[in-house]
Amino acid sequence: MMPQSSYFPAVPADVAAIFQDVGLQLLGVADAGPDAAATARYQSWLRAGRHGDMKWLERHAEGKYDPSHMLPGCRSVLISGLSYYQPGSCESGQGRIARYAWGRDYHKVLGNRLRKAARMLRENYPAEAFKGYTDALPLDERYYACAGGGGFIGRNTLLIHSALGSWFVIGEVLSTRHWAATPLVEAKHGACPSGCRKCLDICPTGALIRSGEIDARLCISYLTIEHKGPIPLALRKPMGTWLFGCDLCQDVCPFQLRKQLTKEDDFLAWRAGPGIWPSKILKMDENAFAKRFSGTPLMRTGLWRMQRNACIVAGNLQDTASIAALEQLRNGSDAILREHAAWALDQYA
Ligand code: B12
Ligand code: SF4
Ligand code: SF4
Repeated sequence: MMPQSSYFPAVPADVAAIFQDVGLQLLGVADAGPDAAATARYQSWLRAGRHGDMKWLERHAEGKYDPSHMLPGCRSVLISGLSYYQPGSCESGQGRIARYAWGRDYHKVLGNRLRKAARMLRENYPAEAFKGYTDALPLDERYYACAGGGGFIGRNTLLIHSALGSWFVIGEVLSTRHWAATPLVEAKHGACPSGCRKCLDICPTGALIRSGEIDARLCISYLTIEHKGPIPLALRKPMGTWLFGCDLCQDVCPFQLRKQLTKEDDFLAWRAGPGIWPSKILKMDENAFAKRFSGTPLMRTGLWRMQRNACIVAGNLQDTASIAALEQLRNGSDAILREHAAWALDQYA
């Protein structure tokens, strides 16, 4: 075992060395499970419909707390995190982009390294199997990160690490070799202060419904990134100026004081950046969009959803530079964009 500071619990030294070699930190090791109680909790969240139109989450129920569905014989989950924190803010009049999306898509940055770590582990343990992923599996990554001593789950539902805050993404290597699980984070470094409700109070749409649970249908991150239809009328004003994702429940969290500045050039070199003019999105065609945002998380959402979001941001800002483009969309061929553009134009005083 490797001696670690109190923020970084002891992890197997040879595995930690491999993670370090590929440019990652090993945050902890979790037992693979399965966990029937967690599966039941997840199923009741799905039954309540809180996943909205993310229907793919229904197909994840089997493997969410049982990685043997993805890697037969899986016994340990090696958890890693990559900080994306950097300071920055958008200009007044721009639509806001969530911090994780300012630079290159983390799926590529972290995913490549985890696959490399899995390859190196296979060389060291040829009789065993290893697979590296980030956000590409049914697995509940925060649950495993928490179970592996990598932090605790806050009332904002995010995994909070004592030294990184929550400004990091999570990835893992599934392993058929068993390592002893890292002890859970001690309460001293791992729990929301009992009186703190900052994240619940700041959430403009009331998406954080109770300790550790979210109604994704109300979350601005879901609405702007995942949701495929029209944005419900009641949520348009509360969406404010968020064009892609939302960071409010992280920004207010006192644990963010311990955030670490990312060292990743891929994140530091802005591709989307903290803000985009809504008028620019409204005027773009598919080619211009792909050229401008290729390699960023915005590609997942695509031009159509970004234009829908930009209508709302432009309306909420009463952005004069967007009026002509909104008028054009209001007379365009797409019914949903027509309605969003009309709503936006109605917001101008
Ligand atoms: C679907 C999804 C979303 C959805 C739903 C969000 C959510 N909170 O679940 C939406 C689109 C809204 C979303 C938004 C964001 N996401 Co997201 N998302 C995911 C994804 C793909 C699956 C998560 C999931 O299954 N949610 C479903 C719910 C039911 O799961 P859950 O919250 O874990 O619920 C369990 C707990 O409540 C638990 N529970 C309840 N009580 C108890 C009690 C005990 C004792 C225990 C142990 C557990 C427990 O049981 C519940 C059911 O299993 C993960 C990647 C992954 N594969 O894990 C990324 C992930 C969670 N997202 C991530 C990020 C960065 C974000 C955003 C910050 C992006 C942004 N800036 O806009 C926001 C944050 C919004 C927020 N406050 O959560 C990161 C989080 C990193 C971190 N440090 O925590 C992840 C892990 C991706 C990654 N690989 O890094 N996301
Ligand atoms: S990301 Fe924004 S909308 Fe979603 S729960 Fe956090 S504060 Fe609420
Ligand atoms: S803001 Fe407060 S309640 Fe919310 S996650 Fe952070 S410490 Fe916990």
